[in-house]
Amino acid sequence: MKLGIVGLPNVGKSTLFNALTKAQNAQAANYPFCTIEPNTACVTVPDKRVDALTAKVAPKRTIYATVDFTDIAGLVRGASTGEGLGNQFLATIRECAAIIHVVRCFDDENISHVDTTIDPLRDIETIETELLLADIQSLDKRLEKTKKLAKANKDAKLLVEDLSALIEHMNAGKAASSFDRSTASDALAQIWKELGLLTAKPVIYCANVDEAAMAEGNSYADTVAKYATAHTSGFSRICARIEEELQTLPPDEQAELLQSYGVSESGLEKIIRVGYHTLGLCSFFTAGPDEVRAWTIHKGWKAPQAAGVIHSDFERGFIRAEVISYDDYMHYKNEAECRAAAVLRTEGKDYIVQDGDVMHFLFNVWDTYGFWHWLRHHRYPPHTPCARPLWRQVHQQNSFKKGKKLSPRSKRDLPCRPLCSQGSGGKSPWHRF
Ligand SMILES: Nc1nc2c(ncn2[C@@H]2O[C@H](COP(=O)(O)OP(=O)(O)OP(=O)(O)O)[C@@H](O)[C@H]2O)c(=O)[nH]1
Ligand SMILES: [Mg+2]
Repeated sequence: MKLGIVGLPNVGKSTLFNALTKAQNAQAANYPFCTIEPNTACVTVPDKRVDALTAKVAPKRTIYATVDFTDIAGLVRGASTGEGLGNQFLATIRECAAIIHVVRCFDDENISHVDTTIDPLRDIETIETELLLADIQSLDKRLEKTKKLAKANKDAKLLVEDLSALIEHMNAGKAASSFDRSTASDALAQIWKELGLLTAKPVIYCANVDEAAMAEGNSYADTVAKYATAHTSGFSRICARIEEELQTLPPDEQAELLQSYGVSESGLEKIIRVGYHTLGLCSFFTAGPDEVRAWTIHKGWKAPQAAGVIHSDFERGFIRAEVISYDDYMHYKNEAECRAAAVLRTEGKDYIVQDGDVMHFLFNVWDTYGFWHWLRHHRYPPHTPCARPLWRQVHQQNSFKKGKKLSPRSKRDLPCRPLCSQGSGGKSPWHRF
């Protein structure tokens, strides 16, 4: 998951980025346009359930889910026409899954505001207008390109109509996310993701408040919260400055300091929780002696789709999944006890994976793909004692007797060795050479 941080200059984007990524790699200072080049960092998703699973299973390694954060330069009114630093850097945000929109919700005379006064709704509107204009600019470019193709291509002709309708919709001040795509052509659906429209992305409004308002909030943050609810977007209240300070402390002191402000969750935990909720994501786990690992999927995904996140073979050859809910997994001593207590369920292709499921997938790629692959390359079905066609075996044996080296083509048969050995009494046919 990739999240991009946007907002006006000097509202605390880089401070928040540093706090979230536990690094001081983004310069944060009290002047607008402090950030010029985008900063990117990858963060592991803190998950107490993964910690508990690790403590119980004691695996060789633990792998947490990760989130990428990108911090860019501040946007100002007129950025689409080159004001401030322009809007070129928004290209970095196009590949993000969601946008974190930082809104200044603190009074501090020492920290300048580009519009001098503090007004969260005005600030939100400024940024959203700029995002809309940036989208229209990129759509205009795409439309021009598509128009050239439309003379010879029917799909392109349909796409020109769709893009024009979309631009018209956005010129009326509406976000791309509210565009009705049900009547649009397949061509638009195909390029939708590639367009990377900023106003089509889910938004998490992040009210940057001062220390005093961390627990209870303030009137600015309440306005932002209301706006977020009205736009079915995520909302999170954070004090970027305190969060940044927290990172300089050891973990136990961090928790103490947070508690002294009346807060139980760190900024990172909050943003990730809201991010998962806004994007409709959840986690399932795999646990074994080698590895405990958290996997991120969309809520409502079925078992084969979830298996596909681990490896496409798991999805292709999915047979069934063995599932234990996280609570049951922690309650019983081991998997054998879970099985005895009938809390280890065997689920099929239609099972909808639940948040916190501990899963084990059974799959067989041989069934769906391997057989045809085998026939095509070896001309013999799988249970033939020897994997290679007879003529090739004879040819290779003769060559060997004559003292010739194995040709590269013969060596290409190597991948079939494990299967050959099944049919040849545990020994691969190569033992004859
Ligand atoms: N009082 C107070 N100051 C803050 C808070 N968050 C950030 N600041 C200060 O605001 C100033 C600007 O912060 P930055 O993080 O550099 O802001 P930015 O949004 O990245 O700014 P640009 O990179 O210029 O777009 C810094 O001096 C911060 O210390 C806060 O919660 N309270
Ligand atoms: Mg910055």
